[in-house]
Amino acid sequence: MYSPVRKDFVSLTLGAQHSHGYASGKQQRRSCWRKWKQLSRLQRSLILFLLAILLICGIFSYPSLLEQWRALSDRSLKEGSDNVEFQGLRPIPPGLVPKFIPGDVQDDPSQLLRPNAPILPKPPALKKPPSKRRSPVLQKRGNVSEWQAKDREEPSVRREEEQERETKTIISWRGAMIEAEQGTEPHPSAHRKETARPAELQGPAPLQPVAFKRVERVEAVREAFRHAWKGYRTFAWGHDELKPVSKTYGEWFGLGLTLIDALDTMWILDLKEEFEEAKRWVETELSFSKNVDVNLFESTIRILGGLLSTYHLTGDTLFLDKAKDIGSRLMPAFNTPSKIPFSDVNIGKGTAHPPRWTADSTVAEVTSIQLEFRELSRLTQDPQYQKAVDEVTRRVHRLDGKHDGLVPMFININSGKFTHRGVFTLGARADSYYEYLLKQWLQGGKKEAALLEDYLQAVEGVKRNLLGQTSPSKLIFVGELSHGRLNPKMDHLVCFLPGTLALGAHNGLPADHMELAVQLMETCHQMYAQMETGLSPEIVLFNLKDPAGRDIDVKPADRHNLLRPETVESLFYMYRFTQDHKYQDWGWEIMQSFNKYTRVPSGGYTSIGNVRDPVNPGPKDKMESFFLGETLKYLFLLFSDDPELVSLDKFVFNTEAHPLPIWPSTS
Ligand code: DMJ
Repeated sequence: MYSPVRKDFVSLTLGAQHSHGYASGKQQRRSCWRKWKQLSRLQRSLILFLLAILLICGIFSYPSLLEQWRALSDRSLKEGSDNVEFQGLRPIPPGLVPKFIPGDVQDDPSQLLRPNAPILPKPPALKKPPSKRRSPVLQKRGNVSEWQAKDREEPSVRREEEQERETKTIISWRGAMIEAEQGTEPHPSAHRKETARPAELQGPAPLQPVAFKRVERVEAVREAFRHAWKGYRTFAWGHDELKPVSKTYGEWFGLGLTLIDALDTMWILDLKEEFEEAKRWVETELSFSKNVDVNLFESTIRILGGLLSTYHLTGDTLFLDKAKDIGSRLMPAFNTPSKIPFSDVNIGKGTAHPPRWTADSTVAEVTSIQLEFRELSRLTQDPQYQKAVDEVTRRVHRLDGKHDGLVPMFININSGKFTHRGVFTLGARADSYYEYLLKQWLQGGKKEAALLEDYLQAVEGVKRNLLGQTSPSKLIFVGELSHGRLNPKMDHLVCFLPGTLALGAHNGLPADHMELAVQLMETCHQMYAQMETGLSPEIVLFNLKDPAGRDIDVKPADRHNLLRPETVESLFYMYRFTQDHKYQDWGWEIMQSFNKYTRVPSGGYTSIGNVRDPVNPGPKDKMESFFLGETLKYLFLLFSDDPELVSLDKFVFNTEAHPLPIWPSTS
């Protein structure tokens, strides 16, 4: 007997001559099989083992390879616009707006000095890009079909009057006369009158198509709120934020941030049961006597602002008492050499400090707490709060380092001076500085001239230095000025600006503010409409170069959407002042996209990681408190069509959408 020959190597022979025809192929397969059988068990196991390893590697590396291939093709698509910043390109055709890079011989310097320089011409109407939206994968184990079913298709037919409306837009501002207006002190409970609600919401009267649409939309917002609240109530009750995918919560300050931020929204949406339950929590559970560091700005706009506005809407002193408590606990922040406040306060210990890595505070943060502290002083008749924040305003008003009314992003709490000079943005770290100049002026009855002066100068500064226009569709945008060069980059945060400009124009500021508002509103709308999910990314880059390309590009790192409110906020103002229904329709499209791509079946809505990927938008498992405090509130007010529901002639909204009263002239 011969023992079988053992071979401790693998030999494969591929004969080219056998590679043709069915018969030879069959023979080859047989001989391969014979050879395989001749191999030792060790050899066979080794080969199978190697094949298994290869298979596993293939499976694991496939998604990242796919991602790299996508990134490569994306990169080649956007090559042009990425280089824009470095090539000193002229973003706007000559003669349309003042140039923004000093020293350019093509610039017309007379334009730079002219106040109220003309706004850019209205861009041509954009065609809606073909929808590439598909059903998303939001949760690893999510029930996709549930929210597919909830997705409502946008109305397929647009009314004919829409075009007509475009041409005869009613703009209700009152020219360039700036007058101190008589403020009104509304009775706190007056805003809850049922008569203030649209008639069709009160009874079963037959509905006209427009009214039907309105009811459908406001009810959709209520439903969305309830769904979000269900998630918060079930998985995060009393905590700061809901993590809807993992069905748990996240803590920031440990003060029930979402609950407080949402109080006045529930009141405005007429969600009585939800409101009463939340109120009970405030009454019995909310305590600010806690050894915890809070951010001065965030806790002022969300907690102090939320409590003050809820007090005004309900007349319930519980909320005023809580507002006083948190307001006084935040005061140690102002104990700095410069009177520019620290960024952080320990509300239990009464100590304050800057962030660990710097002695700088953010300019937007120290200049966007004024509406709330001023109101607290008025209500309590205790001047300390207003004194502290007015001092900040006074100092910033006098500071060197501004550029045509535009402010840098940081300010030092020791020297009280701007730092990191040379970069100017209307986005993160500076945004609400501009918003609060106008809104404080309105809050105080249009009497504080320095605020108005700073605001008007800043708007001129925006027009002179920051405006650009895209090459394909001539969209107007607000870029960033970085050491004399315009960077065609815009944060979604900047989309507060159309609303603020419109509010100013409504209150007698120059008419061209409204023209700019209309143009920027279109751009913010396109930041949603041009994305595959219909949702805007956090930051966009505008295409100044390639007329055949897309207007808007997004870097992979900026593709997330945090459920932010700024665009729907501006849509609300634009609709209130123009009555142009296209703004409601744009808001409705956004609402539907939120439902389609961010709604989590078990309750809540989530931030997503990629607005360019409708199949896998990448849920980030976080519902920010401002989704309930701002986004849904503005959507509701946009659709409600009732100018008396939180009238803009009686209230100013703080930067977290909490309405505070415009002071009566006797204040
Ligand atoms: C909110 O907290 C406020 O609107 C703030 O002014 C900016 N950031 C968020 C919303 O995006």
